[in-house]
Amino acid sequence: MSPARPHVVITRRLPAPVEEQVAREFDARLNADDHPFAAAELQDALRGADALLCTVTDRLTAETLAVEPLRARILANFGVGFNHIDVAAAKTRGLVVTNTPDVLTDDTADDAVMLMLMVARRAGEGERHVRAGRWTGWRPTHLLGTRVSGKTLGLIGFGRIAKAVARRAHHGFGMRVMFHDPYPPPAAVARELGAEQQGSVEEVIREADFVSLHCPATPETRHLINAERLALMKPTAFLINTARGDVVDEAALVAALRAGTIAGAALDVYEREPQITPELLTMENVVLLPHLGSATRETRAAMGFRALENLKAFFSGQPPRDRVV
Ligand code: 8YV
Repeated sequence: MSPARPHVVITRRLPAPVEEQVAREFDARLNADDHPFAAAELQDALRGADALLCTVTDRLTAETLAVEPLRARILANFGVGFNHIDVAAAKTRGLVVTNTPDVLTDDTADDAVMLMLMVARRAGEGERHVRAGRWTGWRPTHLLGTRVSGKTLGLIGFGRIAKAVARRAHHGFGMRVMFHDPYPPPAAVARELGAEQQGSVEEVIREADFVSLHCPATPETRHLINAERLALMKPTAFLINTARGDVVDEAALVAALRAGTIAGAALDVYEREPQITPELLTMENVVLLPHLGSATRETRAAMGFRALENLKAFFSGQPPRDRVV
């Protein structure tokens, strides 16, 4: 008799080929109506399943993970960022945690570049203008934006996604690229990407025409971009966030935008997703996207298959490729 297949709860709808594979290989419980799980439903899953295939909308706090009896042994996160999981609590409970790096790097870098172009060239504003029927015709002074090519891009964090942004910006747009990362890469890696290492976040922020955030959300990076650092930015500079909302003090950002301390912001992520600080919704110099960094058919499927690869390795007694805890 073959051993029982591990019971896996998949917390959100996933691309069809991924759901088909997970149903073939595991005793899978899918989320047919795609509702976000509340704490009680997460706890039911932790009590009843061997594994959770979870996402950024699942708040796996220490309190939630304190559930008894705990049956789950692994949290296979669909996504590279895992700040929604209390990893210290997971470790204490003996839970393995995996993520899905690499497969979303290029699409997320594209998203950051798209946001940079949108906010600089006033694309959102232009779209709203046309759709509202307000466009009266071309004129030399209409909706003038800021040139991107040749400007200075400052990257906060220099991991996989930041490097992919640097490559696009330097080799594609001829930008000067600088970065700060507490764990910088070998000099040759930065050189190949045309990126200059700076000794502090402040040095990057002072010089950059575009500041793009690429650090993980940790207790150390919470509100890294606060009122003081926003005040160091050039009044002509733009802030781009495709990392995590927690890295920016959203109230301080609103104040800086209102005061003209910076020229604009382009955001894919927010402090209290899916809530947006209402004032941001009224600002024309702000681009707001609904956490779309990895949102292509290709990447979302690849993320799902990568999470399955981690689950399969774990349940066959191999070390999962993307273990973070
Ligand atoms: C995902 C992301 O859409 O991977 C990440 O960290 O932010 C996005 O790619 C999200 O996390 C899905 O769980």
